[in-house]
Amino acid sequence: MSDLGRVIMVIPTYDEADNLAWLIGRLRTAQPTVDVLVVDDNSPDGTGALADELAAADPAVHVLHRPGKGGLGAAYLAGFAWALETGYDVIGEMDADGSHQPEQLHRLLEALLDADLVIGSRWIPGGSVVNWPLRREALSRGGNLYVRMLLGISIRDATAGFRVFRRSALEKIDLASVQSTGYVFQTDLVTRCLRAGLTVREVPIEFVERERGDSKMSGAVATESLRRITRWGLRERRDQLRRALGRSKGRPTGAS
Ligand SMILES: Nc1nc2c(ncn2[C@@H]2O[C@H](COP(=O)(O)OP(=O)(O)OP(=O)(O)O)[C@@H](O)[C@H]2O)c(=O)[nH]1
Ligand SMILES: [Mg+2]
Repeated sequence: MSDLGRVIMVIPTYDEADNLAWLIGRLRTAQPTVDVLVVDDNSPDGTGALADELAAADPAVHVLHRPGKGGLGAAYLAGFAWALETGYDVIGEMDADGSHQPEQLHRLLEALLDADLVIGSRWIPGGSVVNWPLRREALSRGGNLYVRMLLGISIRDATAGFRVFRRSALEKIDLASVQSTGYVFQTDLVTRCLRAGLTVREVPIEFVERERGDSKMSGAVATESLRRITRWGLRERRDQLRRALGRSKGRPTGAS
């Protein structure tokens, strides 16, 4: 992918010792010119030390250690800051648990040739999930429908975490004002890209449920998503109404 310049995939980890070497091995085989940044939140199972070993053996692998579990969004923000500062042209996201397949990353990179952000999507034609219980699928589809309706965006899988951004996109969306710490970070970023007039494309992927290790999805993470999306949606509706009524010079809209 020489046209795209230097590419790095940021992989946040919390207790992924059973998955990390396997995943990074696959990634380095599938995409030998793509670098890797592991962002570990001081995992109790020793994932951070394992990442250091992988980095010592392969100069394309880098590690960022954070002091404790701060959430997926916070880990990505730290990783993006490092990658931007280090000069990468394309900065991507993927999970460490094998749900996002390195062998399908080429689909995202190819689509980025004429986009600013590409999302690997489960919920467009050709996309799929493997080994998901019906309840989990209903939750993801329902969550995405809620996002589309409330935020007025047309993205089918706005919560997905297999993505590639051009550095210019990340530079345009004011990462310093992002406050989402959990998984709602994904929805936050795609919405910011759309509002900034950037081109967002979805490509189909096959999402495979993790086989090893535990999910970090929690009630608190889900609550943060629901609360923030509802607040953004209501604010968007209020602003639309103001514009329609022709008195848009009202109060400033603060970040949340
Ligand atoms: N650094 C860091 N990584 C995290 C944190 N929470 C989750 N992750 C990582 O983010 C990725 C996605 O988390 P998962 O637990 O797989 O979430 P999920 O895919 O919604 O849940 P499953 O479908 O059960 O796997 C994994 O690589 C996690 O290790 C966190 O607080 N800090
Ligand atoms: Mg997962």
